[in-house]
Amino acid sequence: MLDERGNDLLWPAPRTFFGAPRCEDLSDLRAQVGFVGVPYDAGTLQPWIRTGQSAGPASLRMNSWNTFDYTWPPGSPPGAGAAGWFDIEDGHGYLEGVTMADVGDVAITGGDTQGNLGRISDAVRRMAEGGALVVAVGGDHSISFPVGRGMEPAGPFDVVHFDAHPDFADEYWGSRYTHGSQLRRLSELPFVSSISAIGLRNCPKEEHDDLRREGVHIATSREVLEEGGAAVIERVVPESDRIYVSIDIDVLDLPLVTGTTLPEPGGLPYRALREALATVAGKGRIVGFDIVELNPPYDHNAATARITAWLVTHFLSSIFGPSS
Ligand SMILES: [Mn+2]
Repeated sequence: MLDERGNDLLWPAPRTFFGAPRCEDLSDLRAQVGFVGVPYDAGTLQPWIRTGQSAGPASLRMNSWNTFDYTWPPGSPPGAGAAGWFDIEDGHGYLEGVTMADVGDVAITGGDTQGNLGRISDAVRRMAEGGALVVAVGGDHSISFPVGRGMEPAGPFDVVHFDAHPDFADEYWGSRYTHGSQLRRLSELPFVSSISAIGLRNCPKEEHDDLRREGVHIATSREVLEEGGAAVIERVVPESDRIYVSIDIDVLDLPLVTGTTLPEPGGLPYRALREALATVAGKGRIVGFDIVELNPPYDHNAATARITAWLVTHFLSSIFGPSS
């Protein structure tokens, strides 16, 4: 609703991702981009590792202002898609007219691991069936397996996994659905082709050996830093028809992401990750991505939420390319 001077009179509450319109029923989803929150942190290797990632979707919604905003500047006709944003660094507008929707959060119920993973896959499958580019906001990294499983209608696809850690353990103390094993589970899906693991720096030898044995393409954080984000992706990630991307924000350097679950020093600068993601977008069609391990209880100044908002903005902009 607009006021008499043509400005917004009211904003919907609570905030959606980037102010995108809500979609209440997945069968109505017609947008090019579908955001879904996955407020799940029961895959965390607690009590070893701290939880809190289930608050990630709410925090990203609240902090997705002043990067790209779906309705800013105001005045575009309803249904015309995003207003877009201007990148002063290259002089182009991005995301103008791209239609997006926030479908809400997957209904997570405490204690129901297989039920929760099933609901995550079902929601994502319905989004992918409609042809939307799925953006899943975690949540701990274990969600990438049920999200990737639900992406089957968009497959077969290759997976590019950004993470300081391999997350390739077969199991931890008998548990196979943790945030340290989802890349292994993804690798077992029949419609997943190649896997690339980018940004490794805290990786047990056994997992390194398993990655090599399974033919995973790998690049360490040091290789990204020494070669640059674009060059390392050009060298390591194969050309592809369809790509699914998983972004654990702990691939960034520790001071940038103090509000993540297991921050690690010596990681990627923001621009190196942005450049790497842009290069991945040039390797093949991106069918969907997840962004995980935003941990709001430790994100005291919301800086990690903000960097997450920029990553989503920049990656979507690379995927759709300049609009003006
Ligand atoms: Mn991870």
